[in-house]
Parts: sequence; structure tokens; C-alpha cells
Amino acid sequence: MNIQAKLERLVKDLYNPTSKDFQIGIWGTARAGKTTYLTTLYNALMKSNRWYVEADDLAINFVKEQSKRLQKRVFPMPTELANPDNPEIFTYELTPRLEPSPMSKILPPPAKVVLSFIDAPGECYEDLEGVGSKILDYLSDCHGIIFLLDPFRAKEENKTYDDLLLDLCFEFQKRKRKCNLNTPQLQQYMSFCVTKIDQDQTLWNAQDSSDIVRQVIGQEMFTNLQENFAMTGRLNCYGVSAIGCHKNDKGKWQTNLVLPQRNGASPEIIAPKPAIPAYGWSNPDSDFATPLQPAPSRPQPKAAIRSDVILEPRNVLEPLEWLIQSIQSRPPILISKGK
Ligand SMILES: Nc1nc2c(ncn2[C@@H]2O[C@H](COP(=O)(O)OP(=O)(O)O)[C@@H](O)[C@H]2O)c(=O)[nH]1
Ligand SMILES: [Mg+2]
Repeated sequence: MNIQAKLERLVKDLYNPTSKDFQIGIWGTARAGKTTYLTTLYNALMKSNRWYVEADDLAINFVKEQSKRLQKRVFPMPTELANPDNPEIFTYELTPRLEPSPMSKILPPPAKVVLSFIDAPGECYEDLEGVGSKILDYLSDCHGIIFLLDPFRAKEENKTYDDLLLDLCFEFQKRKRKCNLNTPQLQQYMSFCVTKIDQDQTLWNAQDSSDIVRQVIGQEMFTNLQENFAMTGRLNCYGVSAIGCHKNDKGKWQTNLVLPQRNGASPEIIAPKPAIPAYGWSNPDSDFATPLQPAPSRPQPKAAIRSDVILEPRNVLEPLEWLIQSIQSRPPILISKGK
């Protein structure tokens, strides 16, 4: 491409109304790791030389409080909803950092990305009525969605993901039909992210992240998503860890968690045993929701994070950056607000 053509393309891209501001949302059931992920994501965006990030007032308080906890190497408290009837939407506004050039002064500012999220307790994401329906409305307005999937929840009895995701897709389709969009599939881009992969060697070392997602949501649901609900090229999979692992003296991966029963020792991550829990060597969250027993109403997080290692999160920015790139190159036709 010659310079003239490149310039025209650049100006066209920047002026193209479809590449203007767009919205990305987060979905995840209780304890999937939303609060931890969103905190780590903000910190990763701040460090990144590809983005400027600005949090709104609500989000600033959220980030400040949660970052303090993570600096002290403790996980967030379970989220409570300040205003259950009208959950507030927090936003991080992302502006791409462009190389300074003589054109910078005359070109319009680059398109912004709004990452919006409701830091609601996960239960709200499971109940599709009440607050849940507001969350659905907000998610259907998003150009892209990051789904955070908890590998441990998937192993609990009666807590599989397939019904939940199926209902969600049906609801999205309902909202889409109301707007007379004639594509059979959903327009949204979707990043399916399995969280806490640092807790299990198989998840941590997996080469193919769609395999991990398949294990967590089930082969059938995965096929449904890929073949029926998502448009071609609009679904991607990631294994995510907000805290990462570290390598010991022998170069072996070790968990960054301090688990109560191991007196602070940090064992190597070992392959999962066939017995419950199916993943990793122990699920430090297992006290919170033992199958068939009611979970305590407001449990405290039990797992702590080692303070003598550097935390290197994995795949925190990637799912978001994939969504942004994909949306920019082929924007979805969206259901406008208020429908
Ligand atoms: N091993 C590990 N555990 C995590 C990670 N993120 C969250 N957790 C665990 O999951 C629990 C719930 O996380 P939280 O962010 O509060 O989930 P939320 O309910 O979806 O907001 C935490 O207390 C941790 O025990 C992670 O990256 N690695
Ligand atoms: Mg939370």
C-alpha cells in the first residue's frame, strides 16, 4: 500500500462510525473470579503500553479497595450489591496509545472502548429475573462479552454450566428477535475464559484452551455455542489466572496459593486425582459450597496468596484485546439501548 492509500485507510478507520466507542461486558457466576480478574485487569491495563485506562468514580473506589487487598495478598471479599433493584454499572474507559506522528494533531482522537461491568454477586447472573434481567439487558447491549468460567463450580453436583449458558443464549436470542435482526446467530463476540488455572497442572499446561473450556462447560454446550449461537470467528477460549504460578529452584511450576492444610508450604502443582475434587490437589474454596449443603450466607475468602513471589497473571489482557481487535475489524450489528 502506498502512503496515500495508507493515510486514506487510516483516516477512514478513524472516522468510521462503526469503529467508534464500543462496550464490552463481563459475565460470571458466584466466585468465578470476577472481582479478582477485574482488579488485575485494571492493573495490567495501567502497565500496558498499548492503552490508557481511566476508571469512573465507582470503578476507582472498587479498584482502590480491591488492589489494596491483592497487594496484601488476600482475595476480595464476596461481593454484596449496594442497591439490589438498580445495580450500578462500573466502567473502565480504554484509549489506544498511538505512536506520536505529525498526523496526530490533525486527526480526530482514536475510538474508545468502554469496559463496563456490574460487580454484582454471582447469584444475580444465575437468576434471569429481577436483577438478573437487568444484567441481561446490559449484556445484550455489549459488543463483546468476557465469560468467566469457574473450573471448580463445574465439578459440583447440580451446578453444571450447560443449562445456565443455554438459558442465557435463549434470552439473548429473544432480545435479538425483538429488534428484527435477521441473523440467526448472536452478534456478540464472546471470550470464554476458564479462571484459576494456576490451581491445576493440567489446566496450567494445556496447549489448547478450547479443550479446557470444553471440559468446563461440556462438549455438548461447546458444540451448541460454536455451531448454533456464535457467528463464525466470534468465539474464542482462554485459560486465565489472576495470580499465576511461579517456578521453584528446580524450574518446576508451583502454586502461588497458601493453602490452609499445608502450613504455608507451596507444593508443586500435581496432576489431578480422579477423586473429588477433580481438579488440582485441593480446592481451597471447597469450604464455601460443599455440594448438597447450603453455602454459608457471607463466607470469608479462605485462600491467601504467597507474599514472597512476584505475581505474573496469565491471559488477563488477551481475552479483552482479542475482543477489541475483532470488534474493530468486523463490528457486530447491535441491539440499541432501551429496546
Ligand atoms: N487460584 C486462584 N484462585 C482465584 C483466582 N481468582 C479468584 N480466585 C478464588 O476465587 C474466589 C472468588 O473470587 P472473586 O474474585 O471474589 O469471585 P467473584 O465472586 O466472581 O467476584 C477467591 O476468593 C479465590 O479463592 C485466581 O486467579 N487463582
Ligand atoms: Mg465479586
